[in-house]
Parts: sequence; C-alpha cells; structure tokens
Amino acid sequence: MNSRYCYISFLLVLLVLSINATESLHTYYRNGISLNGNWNVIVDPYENGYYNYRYEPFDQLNDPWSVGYYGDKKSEAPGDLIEYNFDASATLYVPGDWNTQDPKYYYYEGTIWYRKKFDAPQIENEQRVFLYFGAVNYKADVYLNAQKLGFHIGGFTPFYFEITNLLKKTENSLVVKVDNKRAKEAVPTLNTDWWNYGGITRDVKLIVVPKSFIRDYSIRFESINTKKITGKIYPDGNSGEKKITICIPELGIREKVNSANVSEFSFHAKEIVLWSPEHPKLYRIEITYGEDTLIDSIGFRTVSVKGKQILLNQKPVFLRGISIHEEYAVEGGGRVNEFWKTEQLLNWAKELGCNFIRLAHYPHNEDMIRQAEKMGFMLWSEIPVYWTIDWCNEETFQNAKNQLTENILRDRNRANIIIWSLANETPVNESRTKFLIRLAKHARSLDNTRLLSAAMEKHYKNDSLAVIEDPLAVIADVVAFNEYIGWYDGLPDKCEKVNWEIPYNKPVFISEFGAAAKYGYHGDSGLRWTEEFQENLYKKTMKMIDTIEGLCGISPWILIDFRSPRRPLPGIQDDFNRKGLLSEKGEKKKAYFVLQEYYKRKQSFSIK
Ligand code: GCB
Repeated sequence: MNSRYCYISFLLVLLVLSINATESLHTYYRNGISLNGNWNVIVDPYENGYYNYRYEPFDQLNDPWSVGYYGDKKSEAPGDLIEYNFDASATLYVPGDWNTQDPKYYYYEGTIWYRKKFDAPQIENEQRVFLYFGAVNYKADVYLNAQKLGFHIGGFTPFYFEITNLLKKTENSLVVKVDNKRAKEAVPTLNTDWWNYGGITRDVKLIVVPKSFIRDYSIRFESINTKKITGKIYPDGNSGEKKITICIPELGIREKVNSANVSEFSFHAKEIVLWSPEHPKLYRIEITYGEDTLIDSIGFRTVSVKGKQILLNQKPVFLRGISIHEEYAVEGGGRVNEFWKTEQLLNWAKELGCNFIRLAHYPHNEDMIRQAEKMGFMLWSEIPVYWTIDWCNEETFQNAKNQLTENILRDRNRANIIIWSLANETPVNESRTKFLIRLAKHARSLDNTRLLSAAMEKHYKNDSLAVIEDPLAVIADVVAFNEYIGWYDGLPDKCEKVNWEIPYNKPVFISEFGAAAKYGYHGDSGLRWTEEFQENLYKKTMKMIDTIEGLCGISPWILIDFRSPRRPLPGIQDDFNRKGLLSEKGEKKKAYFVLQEYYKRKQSFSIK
C-alpha cells in the first residue's frame, strides 16, 4: 500500500477508535425493520473486491473505473468488464456464522462480501433512520448505495450509522465486507481456544425514530437505605419540547426533567422490590421526549464487596456459576443466532442449580443478557483480551478500550451484570499490567456501580502451596483465577495436597477449572477423556475449594462442549473442547451431577 493510503487508514482507525462515547443507540425494544434473511455473498480470499492490483483500496481512490464490490454493479453494455455479480452469487443467512452454513466455509478465515437489497421504510414527519448491526466478526466495512458509511472493528459488540439522507426509495444496496482474519495486534489476538466464527453473526435492522428522540439512557439504584434512583438521558435533536418524562407505572413514578444535552434525573422509589436471583423483578420504564417514547425493562439492586464477601442487596451471596461460550453446536450449529438456543443454554444452567454465569470470553448477544436477567442469573461479562495481546501496541489498547466501551454502554442498565471482566489468563508482566490498569480506570469511569475483575492465574511457592500474586489483584474488586489442578497441572489426586495462599482481603472466585471427557466414554477414573476421570476431578476439586478462605463462587469450565481448532484428537475431540458438563448435543456427563449436588448444598448460602 502506498504511504498516503497507509496514513489515511491509520487516521481513520484512530478516528473511529478514539471517540470517547458515553452513550450508545438504545434499540432493544424499538420496532426495528429487520434486514435478517438471505444475503448474497462473494467469497474474496485475495480481497480482489477491495484492492486494485497495486494493493490500493478502491474505496479511497475516487476512481470512476473502480470495480470495488461495494459498487454492486452489473454488466450493462456488451463491452463492460465486471467480474462479479451479487445477484448471481450464493447466499448466506443473517444472522449466522458462515462456518456452519456450508462445509466449504468450515475453516475459512478471510473476507466475504455480503449484499442485501431493500426498499426504504415509509418515513413521515422528518423521521430518521439508523442502520444497526448487533455484531459482525471481526472487521466490517459498510457501504450503502456504493457510499462508505464507515467501518467497525471487534466481533461481539453493536454499531450503527445514521442513513436518513442516503436512502433511495427502492432497491437500496447494502454491502458489507466482513473480514475475520486473525492478527497479532487484534483483540482477540492470533491464538484462542474457540472457533473464529466469521460473518454477520447478529441481527441487522433499520431503526426509525422521530427527528428528535432518546438515543440512550443510564439508570442506577443508589442505595437500599434511601431507595434513591438516579440516571442520565441522552436526547438527540431538538424537538422544541422542554421536558423529558420518566415513567415507571408500577412504582407510581412520573418525573419530569428539563431537556438538555444530557438530562440528569433523581428520585426516590419507596415501594421498590429489588432484583435478585430468587426474585428477578423487572419494571417497565418509559421515557418520553416529544414524539418519542423509549421503552425498557429494568431491575434494581445493589452489588458491593465487604472484606471477603460479595454482597447482593447488602447480603452475602455465593456465586453458583458456570462458564458458557456463545455457541450452540447441536445439529451442526455454531454461533447462537436464535432465541430458543439462548434459552436452552440457560435452562441447562438453571437445572444445574446455577445463579451465576460467566459469559466467556467476549460480550454475548443481548438476548442472552436479557433472558438471563429474567431468569435470575447474575452475570460476569468479559471482553476478548485473552492470553497474549500485543500489550505495547497503542492501537491494540484503543481497540480493547473501544470493545469495553461498547459492551458497557450496551448493558450498563442490566441488573444482572455484577462483574465486568477485563481479561483472561494474561501473563504477569509490566506492559500487560499497565495495559489492564488503563482499561480498569476506563471501566470505572464508565460504570462505578459494578465489580471489576479478570481471570488471573495461580503460581506455586512450593510443591504444595499455590498462591495468587498479581498486581491486578490489587486493583480488582474480586480476586478471580483459573486453576486446572488435575488436568493441566498433575492428576486429580493433587487436589488433596494443595494449600492456598491468597493474600488479599477480597472475595475469591475460581473462574475456571475442569477436565475433558467424551460423553459415553467410560473407564477407570484414572483414564483421561472418560466421564469417570472428569467426575473424579470434580469431586476432588469440590473438596479442595471448600478449604479456600473467602471463596465466594466458582464458574467451572464449561457448560457444554464447544468447537475449537486446538482440539483435533480423532475419535475423542474431533474439533471440540470436551470440558463440557454436557456434550455438544446436550447429553449430560457424570460430572454434571457432581456439580448439581454441590450447588444443592450451596443453596442454603443464597439470599433469603
Ligand atoms: C483456559 C481458557 C479457556 C480454555 C480452557 C481449556 O484456561 O481460559 O479459554 O478453553 O482453559 O480448556 O484449556
């Protein structure tokens, strides 16, 4: 690429990533016009539709002869040289990963162009239209009617563009270049233990709003004693209306605040019923500004720490957790793309006796968060700062920060999220710690009402003394770590010998432990991959962890077997990480029942 284009793209990256957003586009209960369904696709491993033969991006050339695929052209005259044709190309379903839709895309990592044609929605009274993507993995370049709207980096968070003035009445051409190539400087980086599903993996919709509308809001329950609720509303456009009304009908609340760029509110709700796993009470909230009413459902609760305890609504709670990937591989599926799949995963967790879920290792879809909230699951929400990120690279930092921002802004009103997690199993060194401390400061600046943590690692002082020693533990609210004693670290008997030193007066959480077993493979408990081995490891681990002072919860690895290219062992793994308590088809392994039993015992710890 010549240096001019290099420079321009660098500036663009900085521009997009350095926006210090404090608000998002709130869409969940808005009547969107879905653009889901079949999209025409062109597979483009050489990015022929993006670069010319000098490797210059077409969309920065302003070249009338440009044949970038985003132009969505077709030969019209006999002499036209156009070497692509969306109309005649195959289709892929959106939302969905490409890997599991056709065997030829199973291992594909690269670029696929998606194209959807649609007619503009009926617009009245100067309404505005936004184009919303729930998530695209990993980089999306978005074009409407051959004009670039922008791009987005990061595979698990939403983004949007206003397209009011760019729409044609009919036959709009929406083209998205989706690129899921892994890269050293990316977040996540080259190396992970999950499938790099590519594609437009979450909903695409048009959101039609009045000229002036409520873009977003934040709300927080300040304290059980005062029952004070505060928040901010982010209106967009000037409706001429001087007041914004906030209504929570069930609580008899109807408050008016002056409309300003950011309108702050504060009131007391005397009769409030708090959200908890045992009683996941949600209220309908309506915020009205001129012609616009934004509707949402919200729960109220407090979460804090006191010494080595986690307090929910001021009472100690034990987190009976499980880790989950956003994957549903039953009958060959991949990324979760339908509501019933989300529900099925959560039902298995409920049956297990969980009140907490670690959403690994990236932000999950919004249905997952909201359904978990309705079902009474507290959540750990994480960004894909995983293993060995490029710690010294400022662009990598800005990328991680942006993903964290988008995650927090999307979900900051959800009562069930109690922990934001910054990272998973990262090596303790200076550049990593600096990186994560910067991220922690940013998380707290966006939301200081939740706990901060990260899945750290244990080390040994001697053969039998495991310690947690990590400068990150000093700034975290919860000292969380992954421990694989009995699988990567000796055999299950080792659990009987290990003692623990965790020198922080903070709650302790075990974010992972586990062993792999192939469902239906039986044998001696000493034989790896058998259900008996996994069962034995769970039994020994439960005994060991009960001796850890300040243990306030666990999220064993993992609910259900999941795809990973790191797991090729034929006949056993066949591309699946087998540490699930259920097989990828939903069959329960023996260890499932050990954990279920343990959680029955821990029930008495729960809040009354
Ligand atoms: C870990 C990682 C998780 C892996 C798991 C394993 O520590 O956090 O992403 O899948 O171990 O199975 O090795």
